[in-house]
Amino acid sequence: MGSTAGQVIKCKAAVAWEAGKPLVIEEVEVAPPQAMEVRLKILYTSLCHTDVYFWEAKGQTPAFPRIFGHEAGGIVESVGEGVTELVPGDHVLPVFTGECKECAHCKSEESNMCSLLRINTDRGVMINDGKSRFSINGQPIFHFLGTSTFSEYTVVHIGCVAKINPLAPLDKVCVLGCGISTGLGATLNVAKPPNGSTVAVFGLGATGLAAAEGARIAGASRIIGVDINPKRFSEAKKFGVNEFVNPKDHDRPVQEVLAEMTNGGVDRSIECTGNIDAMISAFECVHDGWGVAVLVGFPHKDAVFKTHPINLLNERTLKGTFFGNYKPRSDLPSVVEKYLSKELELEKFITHQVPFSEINKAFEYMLQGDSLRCVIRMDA
Ligand code: CXF
Ligand code: ZN
Repeated sequence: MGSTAGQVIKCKAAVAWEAGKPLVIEEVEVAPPQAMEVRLKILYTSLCHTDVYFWEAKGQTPAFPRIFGHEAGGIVESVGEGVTELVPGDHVLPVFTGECKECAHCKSEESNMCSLLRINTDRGVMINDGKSRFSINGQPIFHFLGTSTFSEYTVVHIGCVAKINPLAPLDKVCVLGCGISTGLGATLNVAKPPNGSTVAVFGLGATGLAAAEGARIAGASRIIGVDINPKRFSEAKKFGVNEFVNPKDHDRPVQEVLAEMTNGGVDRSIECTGNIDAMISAFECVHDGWGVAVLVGFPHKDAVFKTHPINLLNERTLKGTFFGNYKPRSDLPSVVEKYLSKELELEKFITHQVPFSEINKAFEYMLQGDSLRCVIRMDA
């Protein structure tokens, strides 16, 4: 046991006091981990759109003050009661959705939607005792997604922690905690494009580019990027995207354009925008007989998916996925290995890096649409 185990730790955290206002680096107190929890020293974290979305308080009003952040790499500092599979010093990725290994979902080979630890964007406390582990002068500061990685130390349920190869550089693999694994898994685990096939990717942000990276790894020959922003196209080439379609360049539905380009439809499509019309196009652009469309992007609350049922009767398949169907604890270590074996490239996703003291710049880059991932170094 290290000298800090069982003690309250004082450290720096970026606190969101109010929606949409710059984060403030504060000294916070981080309580020791309770049963089935671990306290982590975060070394690197990266910014995802979901942090920005909830920081802006879009769609709902999250509790403030809050510590955002859910993509990160760190080291176990201490463990709570009953924790046997993690020890101080282990290298880990915290994850915004968990794997309890005991519920019906965790026991099923087909699901990663753990009943106990599935993503909860409203909860700002630990499930163990309904309390926060963060405070400033006795005032509780709320958690976000059970991870709150914009802090030098954080407390996470062990079901939301993937233990990884200690040889993996945390400044790179920290980006595997959310969108990039989601896009990659959508292709490799769900769409499963055969070697030599044609894949369309709708939306060329980090998740869509990770879906394209998956198509490249799977050996797809044609990877068609679909985006209404032509600026995305040059960057997408690095991810194996070799053809582009901008729906704005055409006066007919993009699914018709894609069907014409591909002799009847693409073999697989992956939708990473969350726009309902793009979802429908992504489904209707797949070839009859064998085409599979996978929905990844998060839709508007009032969205309704509308298509003629004959599209399904003609043997097209529509699927959806959450976190690329990866079970966080069981499967993320193997994604890290894919990076270590150079099968998966992560460097090209990391467009920006900032020291923790400049974390607000990461928000600016993302809001301006300049960054795929901005990695934040905690000790600087
Ligand atoms: C997303 C996953 C879909 C719901 C919103 C949050 N995950 C993390 O960014
Ligand atoms: Zn995310």
